[in-house]
Amino acid sequence: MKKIVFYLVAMLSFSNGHAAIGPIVEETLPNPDNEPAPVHPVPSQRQLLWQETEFYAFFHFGMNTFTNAEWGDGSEAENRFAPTKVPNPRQWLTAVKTAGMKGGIAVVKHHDGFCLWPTATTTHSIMNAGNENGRYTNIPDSFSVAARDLGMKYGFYVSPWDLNSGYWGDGTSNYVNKVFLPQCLELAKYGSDQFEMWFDGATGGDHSGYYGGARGMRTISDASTYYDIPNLRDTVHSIAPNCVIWGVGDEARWIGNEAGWAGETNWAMGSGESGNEHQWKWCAGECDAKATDKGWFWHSGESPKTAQALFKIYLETVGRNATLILNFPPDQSGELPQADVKVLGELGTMLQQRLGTDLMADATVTATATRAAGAARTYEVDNLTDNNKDTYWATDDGVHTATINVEWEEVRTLHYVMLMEYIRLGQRIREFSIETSLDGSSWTKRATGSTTTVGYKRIVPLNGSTSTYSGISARYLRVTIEDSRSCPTLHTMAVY
Ligand code: FUL
Repeated sequence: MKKIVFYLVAMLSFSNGHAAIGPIVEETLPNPDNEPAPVHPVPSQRQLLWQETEFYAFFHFGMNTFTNAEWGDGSEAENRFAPTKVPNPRQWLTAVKTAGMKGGIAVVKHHDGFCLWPTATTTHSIMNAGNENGRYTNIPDSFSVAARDLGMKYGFYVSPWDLNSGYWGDGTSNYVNKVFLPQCLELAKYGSDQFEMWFDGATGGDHSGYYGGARGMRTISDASTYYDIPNLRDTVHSIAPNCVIWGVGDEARWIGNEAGWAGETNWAMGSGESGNEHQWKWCAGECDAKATDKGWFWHSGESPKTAQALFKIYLETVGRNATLILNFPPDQSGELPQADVKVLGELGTMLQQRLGTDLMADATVTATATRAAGAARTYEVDNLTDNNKDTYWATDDGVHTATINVEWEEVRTLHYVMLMEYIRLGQRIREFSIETSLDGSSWTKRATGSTTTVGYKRIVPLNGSTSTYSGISARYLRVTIEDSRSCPTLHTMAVY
């Protein structure tokens, strides 16, 4: 039972004119399951679902694919968009699914303003493409249909900055009202089940643009006000309720680099690679990274990174309480090159081999502290391995340190420890340690110095390296929660 004490301020006027504190009312909130109180902030349901997507693809395809550019200036003639085949998002998504990705975001309008769907807002779109394949292109449509067929999540990248539009940055609200918001609305209508809309932060600066023929440089002062973000968020959510508005929308944050890593300490509050424990708003990090060596868009002669390099990125993002959006650019045929498809398959195999078999399954697991059970809930360590993200291990209120012991019947080769907090109740763990032992009496600390936050998911390489794969022989392993903002909660633990 939780007791909440209310101090009522009686607004009685006393002779000196001051209000008095008066009568104290105690209210007892029912808590039959003895659940720990949340530590704020906590994620919304939409943010939780988003974080569970974990690993998904980015597909940069558009006018730049045909002009060998990374940023166009908006003056590109529409007929330069001329794919040699009808673009095939089903092939893109099928390929990334083999790597274990759960979804993808397709760029449907980059900064050059060229739209990959038949929009009513501009003539600068596939409707005026250079060939039939181009005119037949409707990426939001074919991408969302393929994603649903493949059981994957999907969303769109739509650049707020538009170098083609004469309205952008013209000192009026014309761009937002006549172009940008209507475009977002058109896109939202391609599926109420979208999981994320990606709004790039790049705006103006020293990049010269076409701007409807006016040409020159334009800037805006405050993106949030200019793009009417609260209205955008409400409009998209009214159609696609679980669509996280990334970037400008403040529902998920850019991690602060495009190199594919998050901090080992990484809070789902605050900004940048490490977040900040003391910020009041939930805004978990997403890492955007390129899987190829030339750019976000396809360029002749490019090659994908190796599966090992991509695996390292995975460990340093998904393994550090962030999501990973990994870019694979379709080429001028509108398909992913075969070299990319191959490396995606190799990455999938590597992830399966290294993180696919949980050794906790045949271990004995105990804890030095376990929260008292409630009427319909227990907090036993068994909850860590029951494959149910709604059950969790926890300690009693006021108990902020505890050890989880894992013991095998014989010596095993261990590589990684994976932990997941029950973040519905907030991100709580500040520091933990991992030790292994061959005999149960002499212990060696592993991955020292890096074991701070956990969050949604943390994967710790026991050899302390995200670059090399080597095991540790042990019969015993223990994880000690050393410091937590309140009693710790974990819903899953695995050892690979
Ligand atoms: C950046 C853009 O300017 C790049 O072109 C790319 O789209 C990347 C994902 O975001 O801000």
